[in-house]
Amino acid sequence: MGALTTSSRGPTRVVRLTPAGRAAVTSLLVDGPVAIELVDQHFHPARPPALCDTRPRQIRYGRWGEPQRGEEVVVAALDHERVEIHCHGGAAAVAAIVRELETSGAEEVPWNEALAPLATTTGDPIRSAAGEALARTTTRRTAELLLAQYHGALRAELEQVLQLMADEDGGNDDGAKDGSAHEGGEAAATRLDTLLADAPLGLHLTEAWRVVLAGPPNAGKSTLINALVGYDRSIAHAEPGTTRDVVRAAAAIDGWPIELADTAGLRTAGDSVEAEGVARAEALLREADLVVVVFDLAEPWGDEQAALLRSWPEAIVVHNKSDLVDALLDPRPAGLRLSAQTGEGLDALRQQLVDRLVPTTVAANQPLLFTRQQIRSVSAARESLPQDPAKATRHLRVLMSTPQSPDRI
Ligand SMILES: Nc1nc2c(ncn2[C@@H]2O[C@H](COP(=O)(O)OP(=O)(O)OP(=O)(O)O)[C@@H](O)[C@H]2O)c(=O)[nH]1
Ligand SMILES: [Mg+2]
Repeated sequence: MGALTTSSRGPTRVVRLTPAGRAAVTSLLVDGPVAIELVDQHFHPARPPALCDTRPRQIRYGRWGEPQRGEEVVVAALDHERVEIHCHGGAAAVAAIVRELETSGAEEVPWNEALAPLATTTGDPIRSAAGEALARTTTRRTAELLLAQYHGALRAELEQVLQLMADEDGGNDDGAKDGSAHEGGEAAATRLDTLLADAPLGLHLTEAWRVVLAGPPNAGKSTLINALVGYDRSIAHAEPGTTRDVVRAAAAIDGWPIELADTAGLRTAGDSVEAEGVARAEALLREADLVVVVFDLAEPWGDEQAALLRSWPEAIVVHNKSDLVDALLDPRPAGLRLSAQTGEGLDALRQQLVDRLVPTTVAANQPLLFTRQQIRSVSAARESLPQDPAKATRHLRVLMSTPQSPDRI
């Protein structure tokens, strides 16, 4: 993460690189003219030599503050002006280290502010946006894909598209559009189309897919969500109408970040609290990336169930409580038979979720657009491409060289 530093040579700054309360380990960066001296004042390596006499990038273990009883930390000096400190992720430990660095003269700077000048200093806004996105991503798989963009996958792809468009433009200048130049334009268009088609996936590298579980009361929605996340997030109970508001739980399925939302059972009868829960459930369902409708195999199929299914024709249909019935007793629509209680059929549901949310195969170093601003620029380039390759080129060059402010991405 050394490249996330800025080269501004003002006061020495301390930046929290990991989001507060999100990680077991927190990484801090001390950046500035006296970075190594500042850290040296507080860091006691377990063995000599002192940090100042350590080779760059060598990882040192030791204690912060007091040689015997201080907080355990791992420190690596990237060079004399940039030192990384990795410590326990608890808020108190981090706050104490930052406070002591401030007492010694460092200035704490929020990470997004620290990263903002990067685009202008490195001239690579895609890299800086990837660094910013990496701080917000939640699974290893999405982090790997963002890291690929950080190391230039998207940039290299856009450079190839620019090259193809330059070939096309050259054909125009000559007055005679030869075949190969024309092919260049078509190939550029195809590559931009592919980037745009994969863009929803790119956005989900930092925003979990939203999957909502809906269905009649008592069908087993809360039990199912708990089974999917692996712990009791939502209260499951034999009484219908147990869940009265939306309960959300974060899960990683096949490495993809998915926010599961449990909703109040959908039915017309019920008290006013339940009615409010149902209204919220319906609002949530409209915004979901995917709906899973859960039915109870032990309950006969009736008009209410059929009506529910008609409301969500795109939904994954689950028939729960397969442990209670040996065969489908009544005619009902096709769906996944499973038991949230025994776990039978859960893997098949996980697979269906992934197949629906990420229908394409994704290579580890695949170029991906991952901000809305990038998508807007590439869409604009694509629209201009057939008539005006020069304009399309400008759109892509802006994307590749203009800093993006974090609130606009
Ligand atoms: N045998 C069996 N019982 C289940 C299964 N899934 C859920 N149950 C039971 O069914 C009852 C209702 O489960 P919940 O998960 O609370 O159902 P819900 O759909 O969330 O219900 P509401 O919140 O009231 O809408 C509980 O007693 C669960 O233990 C299953 O797969 N098999
Ligand atoms: Mg429930």
